[in-house]
Amino acid sequence: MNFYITTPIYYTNDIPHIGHAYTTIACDIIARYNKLLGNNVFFLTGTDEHGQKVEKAAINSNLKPKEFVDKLSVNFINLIPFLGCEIDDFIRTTEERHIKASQELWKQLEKNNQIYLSNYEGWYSVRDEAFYLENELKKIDGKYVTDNGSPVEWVKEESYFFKLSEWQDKLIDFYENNPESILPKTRYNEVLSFIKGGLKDLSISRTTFNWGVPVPNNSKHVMYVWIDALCNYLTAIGYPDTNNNNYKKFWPATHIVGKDILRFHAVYWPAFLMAAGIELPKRIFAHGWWTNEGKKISKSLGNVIDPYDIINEYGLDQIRFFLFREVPFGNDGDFSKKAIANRINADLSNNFGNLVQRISSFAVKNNDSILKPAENLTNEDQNLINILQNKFDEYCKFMNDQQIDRAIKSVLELISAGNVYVDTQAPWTLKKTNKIRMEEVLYIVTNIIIKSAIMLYPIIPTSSKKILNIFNYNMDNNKFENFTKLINQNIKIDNPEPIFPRILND
Ligand code: ME8
Repeated sequence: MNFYITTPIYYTNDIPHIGHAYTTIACDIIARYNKLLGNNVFFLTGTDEHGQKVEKAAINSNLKPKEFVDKLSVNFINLIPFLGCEIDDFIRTTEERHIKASQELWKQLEKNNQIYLSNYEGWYSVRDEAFYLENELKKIDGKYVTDNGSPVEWVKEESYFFKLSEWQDKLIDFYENNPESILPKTRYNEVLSFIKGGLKDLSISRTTFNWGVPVPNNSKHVMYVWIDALCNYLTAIGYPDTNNNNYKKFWPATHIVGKDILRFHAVYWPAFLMAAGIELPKRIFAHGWWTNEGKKISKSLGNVIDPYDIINEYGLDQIRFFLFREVPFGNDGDFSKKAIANRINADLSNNFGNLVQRISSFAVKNNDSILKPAENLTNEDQNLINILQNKFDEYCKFMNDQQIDRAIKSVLELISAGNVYVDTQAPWTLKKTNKIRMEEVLYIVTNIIIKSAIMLYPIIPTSSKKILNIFNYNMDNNKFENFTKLINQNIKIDNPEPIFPRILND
């Protein structure tokens, strides 16, 4: 199967922070999981470089917009390998291929009689790059702001409009027939009731600044940044060349976005696509919002979390694990140093690390480091293998629905069962009474360790590889095929090393 996954493309108005890292890592986890399933994966991320917000940031830095975005996009590009993410393409909306693709999409909409010229008069938030109705705003200190506190300004200009209102019923039909195309369920309900509330035609061009993709045949207008931005998902796989191999293989995509930009992805984007005669996305998953020690993350509060700082302090896999274990994917989460330390210590050091460490060092000390496949399985062995089967099934089910936290929990439950098995089978006692049985126990539990490391590989790839190295296990042999069968070969163990050092709590 082919699988196409995308992050939002991030605005190049500032440097990346932990929120951007979060979405990119989420997509990396889902991409790696799909590769383990044997799927052919295309993972896209990039930067959103046009619009008034970026232009204003460039002016504030005394740089020309293009010079400014060339400089800022590098920060997003460099962050990807630091996050341990393996992408297939990085798109910048100022690239020629993208300008061409978004103009083609525009022309297609025009050809299908979906665009008309009129005048826009209303509220606009540069921070959100969004138009607002007065009833969506509140007044603070006599000034209108959006629900999330963004300032708005009154805009009056000639503008092209997209006939969004024509798509209301078709969108409702589509979502009612495809209830899993927006997840989590609460977000699906929100989108559906927003659409049912009525859709107005959407202003899709601006004339009061010019940092954007020129509207074909009317260079007085630049495209509204969102129509340009959303089109990136098509550009990267070759649009407008719909015979392109990547386009044929990978569209439609699974989009992972923050809840802040769900409306653009789940209302405007599918309407543009339907209007242009293009298939709708396979799924849109909207995740929640991170706060820092209970407070909104914002530059003005001075509490922005730099992904470099936090990863340098705790370790890459530790942070990847924390972000996706701590909070159900889809819910809001709070970043706190105490929570990070507790998670790493409880789940990685005490549960998984402890199992790996005690089994590998015991086997090296007492069994010449080689474990042969067990021949006679006891009820207790079979019971643990059944748990492996159940937990693996759960894990796949959860991963397929992007419930990453629940998938991780299933693996941790398997590891806990492995620890209980070791405690009850007590290989240290068997060493004196029944060496053959001792070896069988070590072999069975080593299987559990290897399988758990593979299941956690999408989340903690470096640590999983280290663990598999201790057991000389080459993951390339295993793409979840026959996953719950015991490994039918000798397992050699060397160089046990602690993988997850405990974090000292202050
Ligand atoms: O919206 N918690 O770009 P953007 C969780 N260019 N996720 C967060 C976060 C937080 N505190 N802060 C940011 C844009 N994010 C547009 C997108 S797509 C065609 C165009 C993540 O730079 C989250 O994924 O404002 C959110 O949706 C995204 O960054 C917004 O990034």
